[in-house]
Amino acid sequence: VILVSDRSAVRTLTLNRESKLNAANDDLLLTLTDELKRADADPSVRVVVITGAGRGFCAGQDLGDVSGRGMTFTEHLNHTYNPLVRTIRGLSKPVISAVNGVAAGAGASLALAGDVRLWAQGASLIEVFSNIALVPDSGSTWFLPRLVGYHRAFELMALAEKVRAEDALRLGLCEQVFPDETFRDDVQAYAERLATRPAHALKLTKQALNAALTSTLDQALDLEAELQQLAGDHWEHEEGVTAFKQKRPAQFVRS
Ligand code: LHQ
Repeated sequence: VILVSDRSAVRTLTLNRESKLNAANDDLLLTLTDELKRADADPSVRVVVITGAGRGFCAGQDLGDVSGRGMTFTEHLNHTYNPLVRTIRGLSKPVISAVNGVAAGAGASLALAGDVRLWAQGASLIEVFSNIALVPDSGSTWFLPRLVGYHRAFELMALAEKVRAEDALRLGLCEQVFPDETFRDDVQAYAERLATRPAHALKLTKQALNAALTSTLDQALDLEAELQQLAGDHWEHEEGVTAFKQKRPAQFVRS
């Protein structure tokens, strides 16, 4: 259900249920969460990419595979989707949501959850939950209003309208849009560039940003002061300053 491939310190995890636009079942969600943890623990990996096989990114919950496990909706979310979203945001390495095609329902949440969101020109996002009279889940109610504000979020959720790539870029739902034809190569090139950045400093940056989204300014200032000590004591900082003085690019990757 998840294809794993490595190239130049970039681990790509590809959702692989192509005939259903990579709709998620428990196996896919639990395997993806495990693979993210494995990537986090692997020192050869500096950036993780999540993408979809075929023409879809992820169509959300597989609607043909929801019942029969004897779980309530609440239990199901706590067992599968919520640990996945927590793992993405808690990962010590940058996670790229590489949205190659349609991202619907929990798939839309997954598209929003990455630290970087890269879209193919033909990709789209639909907060499709209200079509089946459900509440947006897997973090959508948290991510979307922070990106577009309460009212746009409500409208997108209530009407389940498709957001296309140019609108996603304008609304701040993605950082870059690449041509469909070159998308996978463009994502790889972006990820490799990100992989040359100071991994330890980015880990702390991710930690600070995630905390700041729910903190006061005072708390953010305190955490910055604490984390800056960890960054300043690290060899990456020394290398960055030395490289600046020597007028050469910093070398943040050590074998
Ligand atoms: C699918 C699916 C799918 C199965 C396309 N399942 N087969 C929910 C419940 C419980 C607990 C936890 O949380 C959740 C969270 C959720 O994610 S709720 C939202 C569930 N997702 C949806 O409601 C999306 C349903 N799909 C669609 O609305 C459309 O398929 C989209 C807009 C994604 C894509 O439309 P098209 O590009 O027109 O493709 P299509 O509809 O023709 O789909 C292609 C195939 O994929 C098709 O199969 P077929 O055998 O006819 O070729 C679809 O049945 C299948 N597929 N989504 N979620």
